[in-house]
Amino acid sequence: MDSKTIIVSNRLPLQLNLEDGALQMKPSVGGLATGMKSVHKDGNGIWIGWSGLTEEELDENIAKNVKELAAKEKCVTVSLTQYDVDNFYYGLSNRALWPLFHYFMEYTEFEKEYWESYKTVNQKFADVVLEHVEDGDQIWIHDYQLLLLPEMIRQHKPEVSIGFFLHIPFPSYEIFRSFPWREELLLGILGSDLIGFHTYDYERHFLSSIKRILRLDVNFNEITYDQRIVRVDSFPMGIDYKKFHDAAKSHRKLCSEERSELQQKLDEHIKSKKNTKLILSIDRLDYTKGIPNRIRAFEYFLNKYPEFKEKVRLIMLSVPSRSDVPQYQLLKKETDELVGRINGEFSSVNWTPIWYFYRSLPFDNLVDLYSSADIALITPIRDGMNLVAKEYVATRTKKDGVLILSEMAGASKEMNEAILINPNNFEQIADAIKTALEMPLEEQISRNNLLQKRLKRYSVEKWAHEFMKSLKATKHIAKVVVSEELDDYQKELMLQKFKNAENRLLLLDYDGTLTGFQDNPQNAGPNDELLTLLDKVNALDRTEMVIISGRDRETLERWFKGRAYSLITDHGVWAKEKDQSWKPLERLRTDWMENIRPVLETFVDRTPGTFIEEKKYSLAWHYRKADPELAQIRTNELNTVVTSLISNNELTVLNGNKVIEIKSSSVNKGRAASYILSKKNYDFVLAVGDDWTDEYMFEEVPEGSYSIKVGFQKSKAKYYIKNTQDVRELLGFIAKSL
Ligand code: GDG
Repeated sequence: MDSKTIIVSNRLPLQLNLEDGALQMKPSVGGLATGMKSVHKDGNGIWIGWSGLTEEELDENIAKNVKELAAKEKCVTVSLTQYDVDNFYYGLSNRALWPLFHYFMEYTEFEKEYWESYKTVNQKFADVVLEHVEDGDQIWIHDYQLLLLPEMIRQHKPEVSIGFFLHIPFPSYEIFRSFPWREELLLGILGSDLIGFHTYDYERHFLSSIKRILRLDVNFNEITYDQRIVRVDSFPMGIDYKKFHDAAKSHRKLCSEERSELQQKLDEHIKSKKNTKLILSIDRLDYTKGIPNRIRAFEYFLNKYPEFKEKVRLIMLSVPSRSDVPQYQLLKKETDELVGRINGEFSSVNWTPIWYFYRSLPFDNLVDLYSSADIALITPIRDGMNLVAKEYVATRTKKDGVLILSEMAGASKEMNEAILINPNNFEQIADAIKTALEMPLEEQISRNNLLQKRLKRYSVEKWAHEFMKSLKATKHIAKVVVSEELDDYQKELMLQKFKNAENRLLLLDYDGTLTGFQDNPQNAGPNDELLTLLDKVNALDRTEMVIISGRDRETLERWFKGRAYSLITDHGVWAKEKDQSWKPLERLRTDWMENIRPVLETFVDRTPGTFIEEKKYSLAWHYRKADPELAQIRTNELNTVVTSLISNNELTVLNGNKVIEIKSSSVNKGRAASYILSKKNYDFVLAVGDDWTDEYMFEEVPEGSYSIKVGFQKSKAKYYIKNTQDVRELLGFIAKSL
């Protein structure tokens, strides 16, 4: 069967009504539902989500009925209890994540019970997805209620493509870090192959948290994690431009009796007060939308420019939302009072400055409001995108009208032709209102022209299409950039070749290959388990085991004292072959160190968490514990400074795993490997290493060798293996194979 796309969101795009035990259902017409239509209707795609009715509200018959009606719309329901809704939805989602991600720290409630419920409900969603998903399918998960879902699915279905899109802002690391279960949340999202945000700023904040909290490697917009590449990108969501534009056009053509009651009222108003302009705002009644600020700024405007009294009216549509959460109840009270106070203070016999509606209106009324307003005043304190701003512009069929938009809305990034304001600056908002009221028609038209062009081109359908295209492409990148996995089959083949060979050579890097990384490199010596393993490998017949490391001779000598291992140290300066004494492979000068050391010291001083490791023939600057972004800046700087200081290519700067090492150019593990290889005719060669310095070794080993990179990263090695644990396991097999 063909692969399919599964969309998952908290709510299904269905409106269900249960009246006197009778169930009514109709598809909802929101922006997301429209955008996803092409994705959803294609082939045998399905949409998984909650119906909006709890288990307690549904008896067995109605529940069955809901399932059947949903199935007709290619929807599958996730069943939630009242407890789930109270704790997962009203609790963690709307009292912790929503305020936190919108920078309302003081509104957050980090209750353990909410968090437990969030996990349980995400698992309920995962169970339903797992019932329906097959290998080769794509899954597109939406929004902050389901941050743990990608990983929950990945655990059971590692091969499916998972995309995640966040509709709200991703906050800066300084905010995000305060969430008590921040690691789990990030790891949950990282189950995805593609993570989408509305703007580059949210993307950058997310990557910053990934680097700082999980300490993962990020390469531009790609995260290497769990042997996968996770791509992060921004996809600014658009609207169904045609729907709004065409509706406005057809409304204009209606004769007065055919017009809606609301439109007739608006027409009447416009006719009777020729010089009065209408300012419109529409939003859910949410503290992120800056409603009180907007009212206060309007009051400020009326005081600052009293000549506009009776000449302008603010129409505010506030749609009821989350009224179970106390902050929303308080906001309702505050808004009611502010509107009352200002209307009381400024109204005259002929004029009330604010018309305030607290309700939701049908689509046609929305279009009436949009197309009758001279100005849209959209002032959120924080907003992921804000579609209202885009919808207003789309309805301006004559291209007149002015959009005043908060720079805190994601939409502001693409809507430069709007008048952009800071929602906390009343002075600026008052001036913007004045500018908008007085803006010449030609200027309005030229601004809207550009805005409309963009909205038309990057519609919500295009947005969905771009996301899906990118999701399909991510599967591809994950495969092409890295080596092949040394899986069980390859391992078996390798062991066969090993057994059949006459002369075998094993070149083993030490740090990051035989042992994991330690914060202090001095503590990374071998434990008994590793020594026992190496002893066994070293004792194998016609097998040469060489530990080839960047460490200095003294350290390896101390660690492997009394053991007849072949050792190569300092990246290839010194060699000690089995049962022989040390000899230099390269003659080196070290006088350059005197000049470079003070330079490195200035980097240590300016970069907390870093330190210098002095080796006999090289200097290493370790930055594993430093702030990753600062470290990135400093490594670039250090590369430039050092390269400008050294002459005749005498020194090489090696970018290792969270370390920069400066050493003489004539030494590297590749040359050392060649030296060993030249001594005998080996018919089995295995080279294992984890960082850049090992790449020289991978380059030198002959065709047909087993070169293995530890970790899922770009490499010249033929194979990759997950971690040091797997390296040890592989050596264990080798030790037992003869
Ligand atoms: C979240 C993010 C992001 C409003 N009132 C009525 C009505 N609406 C429709 C509008 C618009 C939608 O609701 C509101 O969308 P927004 O984008 O403005 O805001 P949120 O609801 O907070 O949405 C936001 C969005 O997700 C998408 O990713 O932009 O930042 O917070 O489409 O037209 N529709 C009808 N009657 C109303 O009274 N029919």
